[in-house]
Amino acid sequence: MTTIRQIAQQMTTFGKGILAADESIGTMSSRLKNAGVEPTALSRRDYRELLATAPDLAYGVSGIIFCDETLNQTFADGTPFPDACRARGILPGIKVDTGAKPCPGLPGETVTEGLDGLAERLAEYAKTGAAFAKWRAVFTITDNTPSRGSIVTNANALARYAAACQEAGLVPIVEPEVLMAGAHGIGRCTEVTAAVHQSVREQLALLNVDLAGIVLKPNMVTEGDDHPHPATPDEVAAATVDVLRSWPGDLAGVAFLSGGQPPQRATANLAAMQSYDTPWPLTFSFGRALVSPALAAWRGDEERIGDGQAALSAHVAANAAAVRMRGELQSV
Ligand code: 5MM
Repeated sequence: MTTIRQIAQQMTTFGKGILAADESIGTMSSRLKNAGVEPTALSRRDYRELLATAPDLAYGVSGIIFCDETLNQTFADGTPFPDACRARGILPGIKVDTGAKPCPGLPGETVTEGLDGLAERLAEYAKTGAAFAKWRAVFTITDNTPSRGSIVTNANALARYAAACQEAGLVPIVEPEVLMAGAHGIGRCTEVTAAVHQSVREQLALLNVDLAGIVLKPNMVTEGDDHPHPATPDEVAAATVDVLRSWPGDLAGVAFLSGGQPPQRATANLAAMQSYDTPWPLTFSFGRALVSPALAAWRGDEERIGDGQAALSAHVAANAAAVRMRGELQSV
């Protein structure tokens, strides 16, 4: 039997990353609308099928994260998404949180929900063919936030989710995202990301989560969107790896979110991290930095499916090349 540790290793295997295609129905629909595509269950299916069938996707992608709607859909030929992905050498995953909702007691802050009935849903997803799951906690930087209450509440929910996944035989992707919104400098992002990670580690330990059976999906440590001076890839890499050093060596791997960075910047930052000798692989689990160019190229036109797939493949190849630099940089 394949253990969760083995699955976690497959997910972070050398040279590959994870494709985040788990936009909820609302988010996906507005992105389709902006691209001139009528948002329907069918158009959302067609778009995800375009992504999953991009030629040679498995060269640079170990898994794809879907939302509930997609995991239960079939390709146009009737093959269920999980089966079609596995047949292509790609592990199917499922986003199981139900979104960041206003947190009672903490005005302006959110807590990610979805714990009610989670064990039953995980059992169903495992039967449907999912190999791993994902839960995203969101933290906003202002002068007063994130509060200690928001950090601990979200970290506890992440840990409860992670423990439930491991009991159900699914690898949890643990995603604490410190948003880029704001005018803060990279130093403030370092401080907040470190505090969030410390709390997540503490909560995971309290619930006996096996770190060798999780994939951490953090933000890269950067300046805020409205800060006047963008940090260089070397500065981002140094700050990010510095924060990550507090994670023990048995963590299966780290797969970054892109957080709204332009695709080329996310790739350059990922490449810069590869020169650091870390006990865990540093790879990608990008959403927008991989799929935005594909959606823009496709625009819902059957005749441009190839263009959409070529755009996805180009960005997957660039990020796979970035993480493959690790082998070269560290063998010198
Ligand atoms: C794909 O977007 C995911 C969430 O979508 P909803 O907000 O609609 O639920 C999101 O969790 C995503 O997987 C991660 O944030 C990574 O995406 P980016 O675009 O930041 O790499």
